[in-house]
Amino acid sequence: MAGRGDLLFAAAELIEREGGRVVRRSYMAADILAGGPSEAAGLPSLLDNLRRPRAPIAGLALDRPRMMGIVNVTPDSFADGGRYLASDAAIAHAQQLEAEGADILDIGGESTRPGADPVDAEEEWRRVGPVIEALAPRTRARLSIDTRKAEVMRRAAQAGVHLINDVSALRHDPASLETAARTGLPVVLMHAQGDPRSMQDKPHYDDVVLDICDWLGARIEACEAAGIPRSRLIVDPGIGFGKTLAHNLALLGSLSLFHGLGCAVLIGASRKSFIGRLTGTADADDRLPGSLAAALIGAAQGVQVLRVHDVAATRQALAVWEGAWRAQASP
Ligand code: 9MG
Repeated sequence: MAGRGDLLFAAAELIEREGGRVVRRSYMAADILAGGPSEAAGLPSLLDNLRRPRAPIAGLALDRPRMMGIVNVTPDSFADGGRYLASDAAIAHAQQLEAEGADILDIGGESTRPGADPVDAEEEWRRVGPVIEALAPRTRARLSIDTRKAEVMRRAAQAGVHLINDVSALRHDPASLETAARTGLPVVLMHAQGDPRSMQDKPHYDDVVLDICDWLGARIEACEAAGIPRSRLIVDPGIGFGKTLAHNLALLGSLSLFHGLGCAVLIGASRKSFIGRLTGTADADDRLPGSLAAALIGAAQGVQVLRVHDVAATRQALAVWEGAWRAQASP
């Protein structure tokens, strides 16, 4: 799958909307490879998307799960509680995450936790600019800018970031599509229903997995039309962004479906409130075990990038999973 010899599938399920119904049909891989069942017209292009090797992102080969470490430069971020507001502390935190094995450092200056108030582009750049400028010349890890604003994307690209992470999938700011295209950088397109202030007010989907897959497909088309090729896009179902506990669990259980979009897949489940709701863990800092479980669920379904707070712990969990996985594949 996605060019990875260690991730194989023996059967595939084709899920289609027919009128108001969702129809699911299962096929054995051998039958598909022998030419495919005649009723499954869309299968060849889906299969091509599933199997095609993913291009490296910002120079990182996607032949194993990559870790994106979270660097919040906000006073109110839900997990860091403002501890890393000062640039020096954020820089030190980023370097610590890099030393622990982060492949990417995701630097954000606007909290997107539920209920958070927006900040303007000037204030956002005041927070993240010094951190990016300090890290760019001395960091091996790739730098990602977590922003919804075209102006911040533009300045971050100039300062040397390698990746744009937009939780609005380039919809929040009308200038984002064109700006992101002009930077030539890879872009994470994350699904969110509503904006951070209102997104947890009764989120609703007909079928959460299919609706989000279709939504991301439409965003990919918008990006391609704006000049951003699919090979530079990473899709993300947006765990916790306008989703109930049931929605989040359904998405985690069906991550492999998103490979059908033909892009690398990213998830961010680390310390999120659905873990708290599921396990009765009120404090985000106590949600490491649930975060590790979510990371391994992603790895087992071929997710290429895991956005995490706890890089060292996730690295250890992935090493055990990967060791056992490879031993089983070639005993
Ligand atoms: C900024 N941010 C917070 N949560 C996130 C998630 O789940 N995915 C991405 N791409 N960004 C996130």
